[in-house]
Amino acid sequence: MPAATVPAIRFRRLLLTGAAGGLGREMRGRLRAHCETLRVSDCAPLDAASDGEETAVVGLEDAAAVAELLKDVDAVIHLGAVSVEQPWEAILPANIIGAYNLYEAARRNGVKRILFASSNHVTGFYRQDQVIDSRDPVRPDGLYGLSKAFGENLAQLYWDRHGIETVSVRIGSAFTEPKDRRMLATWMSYDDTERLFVAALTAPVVGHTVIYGMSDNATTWWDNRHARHVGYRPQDSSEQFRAAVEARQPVLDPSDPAVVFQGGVFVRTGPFE
Ligand code: 15L
Repeated sequence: MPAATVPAIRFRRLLLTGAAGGLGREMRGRLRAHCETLRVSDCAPLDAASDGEETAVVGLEDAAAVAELLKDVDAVIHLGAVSVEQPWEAILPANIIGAYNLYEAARRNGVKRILFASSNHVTGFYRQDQVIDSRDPVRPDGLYGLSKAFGENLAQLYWDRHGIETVSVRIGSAFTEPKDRRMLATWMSYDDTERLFVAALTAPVVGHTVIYGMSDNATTWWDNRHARHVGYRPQDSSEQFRAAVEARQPVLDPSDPAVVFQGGVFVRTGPFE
């Protein structure tokens, strides 16, 4: 069920990239209520357009196609990317070239607000006994986290130089429920994700703001004090899942880097083997 939050501003046309991915599919249905027309894109096949929707199958590395995609758009929710650790050959076109193409297309088409789906893996090499905020230096836990740090810097450049506003959301774990003990700290419910996305698109002034995307969890490693102006107030908590998660995963190995660091298994997966 979509969250009850109804924004004061209703967009004429919103673009959602990455609409065929896990989070994209979930947000597609919810964002429809916040605009007259929802344009959805992905490089993978998309479900047919329903009323008030437009679909476009576009690879983000195709600059001309991305320029076309951003025509007549008021704001963008940019989820389109490789969303886990992958070889450089996959990260480069989707997350680096694709992000650049998107911001260039936004500049050329006069789009003024973007929600950039960043990731907690931008700071995955902080320890789980540290609480950090958005002004702590980045410590990516892999090529994927590094590509998201690039995207955040790109957003900063396009704000400073071209006045395009972005909220970079360092998404924790946006799933139906937390899958393991780590996600008790990083989980963000779909209702809270919708709340955060709508707040990021409708807050009056954001410049370039970085915010961690999490629910109101009892255990947390992230402090959103520098993003209170976004107006995101999470209403869910992972606590209701704690007993079941801890029963499922009773013992953790404290010497495992996946337990020591915030990025979890991302700190030891990937192309460096
Ligand atoms: C991410 O950035 C991934 O896209 C998602 O699949 C999760 O693994 C999440 O991070 C996480 O850290 O749990």
